[in-house]
Amino acid sequence: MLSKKALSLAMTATLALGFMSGCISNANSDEGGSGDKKVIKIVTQSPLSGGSATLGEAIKLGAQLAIDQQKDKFAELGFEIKLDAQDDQGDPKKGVANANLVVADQSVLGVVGHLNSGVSIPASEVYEKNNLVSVSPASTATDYTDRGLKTVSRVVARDDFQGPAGAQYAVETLGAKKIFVVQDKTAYGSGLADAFRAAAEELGAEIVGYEGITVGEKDFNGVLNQVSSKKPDLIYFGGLYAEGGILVKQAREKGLDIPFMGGDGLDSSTFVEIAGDAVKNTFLTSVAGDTTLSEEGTKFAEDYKAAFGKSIESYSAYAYDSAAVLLAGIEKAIKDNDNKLPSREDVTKAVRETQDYKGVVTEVGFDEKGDNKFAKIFIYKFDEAKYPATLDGEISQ
Ligand code: ABU
Repeated sequence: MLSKKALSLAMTATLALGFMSGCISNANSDEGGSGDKKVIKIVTQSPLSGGSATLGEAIKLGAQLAIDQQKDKFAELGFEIKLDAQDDQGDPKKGVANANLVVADQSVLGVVGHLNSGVSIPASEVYEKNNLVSVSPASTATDYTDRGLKTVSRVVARDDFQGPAGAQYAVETLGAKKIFVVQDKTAYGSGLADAFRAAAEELGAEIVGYEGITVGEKDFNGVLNQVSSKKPDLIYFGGLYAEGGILVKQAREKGLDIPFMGGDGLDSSTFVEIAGDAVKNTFLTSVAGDTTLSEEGTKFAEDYKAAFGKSIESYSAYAYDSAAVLLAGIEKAIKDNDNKLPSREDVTKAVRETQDYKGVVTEVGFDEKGDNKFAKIFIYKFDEAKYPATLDGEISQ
């Protein structure tokens, strides 16, 4: 027979165990009071602060719209889908620190992100170790998928497609013969600039200068003096809109009225805001299509405006499609698991098996590396200080 003291200890232990098991079984149940639905979180990782925040916020909002539109369907299956929007600040260290917190939350079954290839690449190592699938709506560096990670995919084109497409347009359409290349020394900026340079040389252009700048820099007079001295007929920039907008503005102030060209990192309304009239005679390749050209794209832009009071940016619809691909994978994994919560491994497998998903701006079908077989490159030109620019061509793989 138990003594009074032993009985009281046993009861305390039983209560504690009961409380703990309650905590464990509730760790993935709804905190919002909508019954006993299991919570599934989709994380967005993108810069919500700093120089790339316009595009980072577009990634968050695009994913949010997809989740909001599909939450009722998941509720019927017994799950509450939630968005967990993380700010990676466009910084690899912050992105990896966030990734470590994200993987520890077992209710997270997918990540939309990141924006910057220099953040996507190290953060995806963390996701891979924890079987957490991620789909990027923006990262274009070749290394992102070339490492062959099973959890890594993207819906947009690669820079070894984008760079040569830009070179072909610069040399064959704009007639550039002497090109000065500037790049921001990031995984994206330098990779794109290198791919552009190699293809432009192959097409017969001379690269008269190749210089690096630093992200966050605001005075480009030094590099622009070098550009002036080489008398190029085109400036190519590998980098993002924050630096690109200032660079083209300061180039025009120096009398460099030659064509200025860059990649999808310039495809933002903030590029135009920063550059103002200097944006005229600017060209860019982008991984993002023109949403106004299809009914689905037009409706998406209207829904986005109605939901958030903002116009879309280049990656908004690609984040929407990335989230939708993740949600389709999660739905399939739930159904294949007798309508029970699937494992991250099951979701990873279902997402990578995506072959013909019809999104609002792109079809999605992943190859063995996680690249999208349907990704395209679009050429835009700015004739006036207005965003978006005018579509001037589209290239398929
Ligand atoms: N693709 C342009 C911006 C994001 C990145 O790849 O770094």
